[in-house]
Amino acid sequence: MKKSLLLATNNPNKVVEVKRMLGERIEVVTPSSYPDISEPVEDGSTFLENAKLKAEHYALRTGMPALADDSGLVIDSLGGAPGIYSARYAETPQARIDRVLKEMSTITNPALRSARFVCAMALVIPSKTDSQAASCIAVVGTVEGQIIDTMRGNSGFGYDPIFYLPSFNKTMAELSMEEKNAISHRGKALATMQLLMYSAI
Ligand code: ITT
Repeated sequence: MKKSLLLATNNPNKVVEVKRMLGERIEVVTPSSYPDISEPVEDGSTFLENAKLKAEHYALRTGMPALADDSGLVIDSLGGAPGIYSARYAETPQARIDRVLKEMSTITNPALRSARFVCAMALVIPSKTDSQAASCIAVVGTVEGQIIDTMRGNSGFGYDPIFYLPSFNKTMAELSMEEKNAISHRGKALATMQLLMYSAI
């Protein structure tokens, strides 16, 4: 029988990327199938804490194994911002990019524009009996790059158009989804998670 997994995210871009990587082996369900379940409050202070609380929120309410991703852009010259606040750095994706570019406008040396995408992924498997605790597997993936001062490319989402990968001479938004998944923070986290999760779900 095909295994099922609840992908504990309300970000449709994450759903597309993760589904593409999981392929046909697993049936993926999203929170849209559970309209009565409220969205989790992301009040953790690290990517890992937020990933675990999102996965736990849905696993405990649906009884399904739930996989959550908490991710974001960490910019060294901004002291790690936007970090765990990446989705909340401004109202819209374009306004978030504009804010980052404005905050970095005085930094012209590319070496000082270093950044990384971080993805913490947590799988929570609810207990089958009341006496058993839920189990959790958590992994982290990162990809290093630089913030460029103009937007390039139309693929991907979020901060991808300003995240430059020197080894490709492209931004993340200039990569195909297959290319992005092969090197991205999310792709790396999911590759590790896949090594660990099949026997657990
Ligand atoms: P869920 O919490 O429902 O999963 P979200 O979009 O709010 O959706 P996060 O709290 O993990 O998710 O915030 C992630 C933000 O970080 C995302 O909205 C983007 O702004 C940015 N981000 C994460 N991964 C990215 C990627 O692959 N490319 C570009 N930006 C990314």
